Amino acid sequence: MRRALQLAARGPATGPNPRVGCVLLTPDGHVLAEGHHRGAGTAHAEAAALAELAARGAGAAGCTAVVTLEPCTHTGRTGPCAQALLAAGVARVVIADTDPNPTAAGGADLLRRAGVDVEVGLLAEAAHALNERWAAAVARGRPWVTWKFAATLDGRSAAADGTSRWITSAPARADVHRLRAGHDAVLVGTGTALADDPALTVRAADGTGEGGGPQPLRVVAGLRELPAGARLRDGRAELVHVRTRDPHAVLAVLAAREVRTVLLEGGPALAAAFARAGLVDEVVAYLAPALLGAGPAAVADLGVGGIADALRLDLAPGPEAVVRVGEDVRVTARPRARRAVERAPDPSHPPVVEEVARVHRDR
Ligand code: AOF
Ligand code: ZN
Repeated sequence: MRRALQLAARGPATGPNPRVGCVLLTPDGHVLAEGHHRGAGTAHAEAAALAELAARGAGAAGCTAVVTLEPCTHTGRTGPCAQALLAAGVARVVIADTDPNPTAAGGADLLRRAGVDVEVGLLAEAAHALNERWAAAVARGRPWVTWKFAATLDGRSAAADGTSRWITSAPARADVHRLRAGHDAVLVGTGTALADDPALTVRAADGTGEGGGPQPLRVVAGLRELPAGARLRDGRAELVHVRTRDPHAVLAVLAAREVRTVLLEGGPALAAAFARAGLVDEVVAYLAPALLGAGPAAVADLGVGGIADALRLDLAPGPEAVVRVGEDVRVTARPRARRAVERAPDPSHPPVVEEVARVHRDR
């Protein structure tokens, strides 16, 4: 299973599908074949391992399959893996984590009922950690939301005159590009889009040129129109304008597009709306050692009347929680408890979606 986890980690960390690895073994434990999933539309890990074996003219009859995620039972972009393992005559299947995707789950039971020796839970925690954001998104039917902001030590994201370029130093801004590259979509409100004219693309570390990898989907939420010359309309990455400020409705649009992870980049009003709705899963704050004393805060009114109602966060486990980035400090934390009950979007008010500057996404 450790080997299968290593293989799984080679898969892409973004995109609609999880990272999955598979090792096929002889009954006495010799490796016959390996496989991992390379992204939506390509072979699942089990199918990749079976194909590797078949390419050598060998079969899997009587062998053991070690898989990091429960084999799927559905025909999605590719065929069902549980059935493929059965058809190949696999005698034993060892699974780390169960599949939270209701359409695909049930593989362990299906295999057991067909007489296969099935074991679930080996290194389950490590397997789950590999796809934590994906699993949360699939189980809840809405993307994982990371809220990123940059502020001074006194929590201000702009000066009194509205100027906000640049609060943090170049290394922190380069770090944000790495953060963007780790998400399927980047989201801002129309207020930020109009005030800052951001590109929201992933660019090279020096701030010039494109990063080379797939660009996250650019998403703007809100009612106001984007000017024709907005950098968001430059065609470097796909742009979706969701004409609502309801965070649930925004996430419903993105979920329908199989977006699993969203980086919310502001502004204060949109961030507050997400936080109040209990729709922030992780906070990444870049804090510059500077003071402004006046000017808008990183987040607008959260409806907190007294200190007892503060939205408390827990620092991320491990040394990644607080990191020096250039002259700034990056803090990563997660809300301690949900403040609002999640609800489904109101179907009587479907958000209007405008898609502009569609470019091919190599994902
Ligand atoms: C993967 N790779 O190795 C395994 C997956 O619709 P599809 O064909 O893209 O299938 C995606 C679902 O299949 C996914 O949500 C998960 O539940 C299941 N297992 N998926 O992409 C794999 N084993
Ligand atoms: Zn599968």
